[in-house]
Amino acid sequence: MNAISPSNTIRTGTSAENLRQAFLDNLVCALGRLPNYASAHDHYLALALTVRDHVVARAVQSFEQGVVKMMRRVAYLSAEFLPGPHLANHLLNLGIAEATREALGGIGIDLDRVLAEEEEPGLGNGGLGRLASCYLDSLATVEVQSIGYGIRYEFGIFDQVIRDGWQVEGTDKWLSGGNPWEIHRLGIAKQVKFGGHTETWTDDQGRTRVRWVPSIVIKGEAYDTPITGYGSGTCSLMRLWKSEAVESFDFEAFNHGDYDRAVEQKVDSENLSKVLYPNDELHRGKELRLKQQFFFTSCALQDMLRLVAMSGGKVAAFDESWAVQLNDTHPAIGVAELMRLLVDEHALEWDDAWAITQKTFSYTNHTLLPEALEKWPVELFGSVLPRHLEIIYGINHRFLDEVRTAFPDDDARLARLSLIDEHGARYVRMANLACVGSHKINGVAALHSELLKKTVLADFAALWPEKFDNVTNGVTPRRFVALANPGLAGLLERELGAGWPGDLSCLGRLEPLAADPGFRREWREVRLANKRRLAALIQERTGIVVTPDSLFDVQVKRIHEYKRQHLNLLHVLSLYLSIKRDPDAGVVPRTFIFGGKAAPGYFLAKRIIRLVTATGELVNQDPDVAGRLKVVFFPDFNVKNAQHIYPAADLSEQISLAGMEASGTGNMKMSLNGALTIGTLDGANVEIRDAVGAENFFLFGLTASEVSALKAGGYQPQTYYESDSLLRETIDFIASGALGGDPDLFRPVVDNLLHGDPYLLLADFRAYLDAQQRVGELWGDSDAWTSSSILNVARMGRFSSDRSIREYCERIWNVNAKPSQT
Ligand code: 26W
Repeated sequence: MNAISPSNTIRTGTSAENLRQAFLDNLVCALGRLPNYASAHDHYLALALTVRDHVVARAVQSFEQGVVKMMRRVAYLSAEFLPGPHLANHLLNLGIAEATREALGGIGIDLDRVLAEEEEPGLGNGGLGRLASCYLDSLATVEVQSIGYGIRYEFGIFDQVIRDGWQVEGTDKWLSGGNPWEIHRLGIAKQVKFGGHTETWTDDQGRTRVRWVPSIVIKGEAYDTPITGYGSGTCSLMRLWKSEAVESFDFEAFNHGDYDRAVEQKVDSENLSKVLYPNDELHRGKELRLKQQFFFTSCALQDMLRLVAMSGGKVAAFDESWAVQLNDTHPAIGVAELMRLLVDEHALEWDDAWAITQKTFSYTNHTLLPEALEKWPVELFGSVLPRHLEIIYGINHRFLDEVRTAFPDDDARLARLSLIDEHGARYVRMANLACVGSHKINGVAALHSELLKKTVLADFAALWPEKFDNVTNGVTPRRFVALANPGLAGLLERELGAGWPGDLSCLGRLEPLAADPGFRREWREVRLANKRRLAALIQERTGIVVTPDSLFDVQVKRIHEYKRQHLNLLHVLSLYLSIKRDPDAGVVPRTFIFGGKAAPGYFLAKRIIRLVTATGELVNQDPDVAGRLKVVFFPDFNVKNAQHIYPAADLSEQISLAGMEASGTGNMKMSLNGALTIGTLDGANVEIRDAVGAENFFLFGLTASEVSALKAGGYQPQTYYESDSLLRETIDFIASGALGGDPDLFRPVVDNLLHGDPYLLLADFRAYLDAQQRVGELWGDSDAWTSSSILNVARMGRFSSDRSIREYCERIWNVNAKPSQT
């Protein structure tokens, strides 16, 4: 009998009796707590340790399988991960949720209270990091061996509190309560070099080689967090690197009496993985960020080489062992680093190394915003990574020769494609490096992938059309439906069978039930219960009382001008003004729920948050409004809070300016939970609308090509302001100083709209209001609304991240996924 096979020991037995015994053992023996004195947090830790045994037992078996079978593995390189709380997810995936509830219930402990204790690792900014975590979940579920490599930030994304209506940032201390999910792999440490210079030398075969002599070496230590799959024995691994000082270096300086330098080096080394940069979609050429990127990417590639050796593979066939995905350009330096490792350290010829590199990497782009495209001043780059700059020049030289052959006498094209931007100050362009070093390049929604080929990557698309592909994003239905919405999960299980979270194509079988009055009633009851729970949470967190039977109109995502939270506010204020004009105006009772973090240095985003809270202060108390409108800013939007919010949304606001949102994934999460969407033809909204049917989606606004045309013709926001009296009245109201008690408070917002309006709010205002009018009308017909809600869920199966991952496996990574049932 295998010593680690489940159910033969107390540690991994799955009966309620076994789980209870393991829990009590952990409480006493691992935590040193007598049950009578244990706090809720102790209960959480003891249960986490109990479940961790099951998880780790699976993870080691899964890993062993991978080594034995020598399968091609996937490395998902991402500077960000947002896994959310682990415990409930593991209970679901392992199929022990009910037994655990019973085990704890038997000793008077409520499982839900225990689950609420878990702090989440906020190691990402938003969509990109959450997508990485959905993909690790799906990789495990479809039984593909994978490692997600990243950084173990000590401080993740800041905690947001709202004080006097303003965002105030607090430090995220996710590790302070202990982290039972990670294993510190003391044996797995990598050295990462920085700075210094390069030298040539001659090897024993008479070849000229290059050696990098760094000015500092930093150590990366591996911390592993296993990620279970749903109903599968396979585990993904999230392997995060923490930076540490290399002792020998410290001591050297120390022994020479240079104590200050020794201390400085230690502090610098440890600072590398200290904190996540909180900018979403804004690139600033900060040296520490470049160092972070190189640090985790180098650790990851060295680790992959170690694993190749361990499973008896060959360095010269590296690409047969690994498919490496670049999650945006943040790990794109990996292209030059793999070249350095293969050529300098493993003595491969340049051309062979280059062929391996291109077969290994593929690149996903997540944004078209020019301010998000990463480029590093050549000077800075060369001082941090002198050898990589040489390698990049080497790649560029050969690449531009290839371009010259394909497009003779086209210097402008050459300049655009070059890895080095030479318009004025010189920069290394990371997107160009990622494109050249990859065999596949993909966008994250159909529209985004098309726009990529027409705009930022047009020259690469002309050169290598066959490299370009689209993989529309998806989200894990385990976390975002089964866990977040147990009421809905109950209905789905009854109608579709217990395995539905593993195969969302079965959702289609709900369609006929949209016409069934009994089912519609049950559906409404589930939704109302979700809204009651959210209402209680809103009251607890903000003090605002909201009515669960009002329409919950939800916009939760990072705060950014292009996402247009302020367009939503123009609608709210226009409703308010119409009530003030005529208190009997027929306004559907609505609760507007906003949530999301603003980058700490993003002035306008912070003003927009203040505009939400100021609108709430005005509207929520006004006797004329009589409770028909409520405006809430839900603080600290993160994965855990999102799981409470999505299932309670009636209306999902996806109102970015067309052509700006690469995909969006909150749009999928809300629709999968039964919300109807009001949205523009942007990102994945286009495909969501195609899937659910135009009649079940509130479309408005300019298309991406209309946006380009309008901008090209010289957009004049003033003309809209002058010709639409409701728009004018609403903007004048904001400018009047009636909000927030200071006439200058929102002047920057108003000025921005009237003199420039870069995201065309004024152009889309009227169409948005008309669409909102249609929302109000449908809400009045509760049966019609409910049918639409059911059809949304029934037709959203395609947006499971399992489908996305199968596409990556088939078209990009060339690895075998477990086939889907259909
Ligand atoms: C350099 C600063 C920086 C930081 C983060 C630039 C860009 C980013 C990310 C690429 C921003 C991001 O999260 N993009 C989002 O990715 C999601 C997953 O594909 C998409 O659904 C969102 O539309 C996209 O904004």
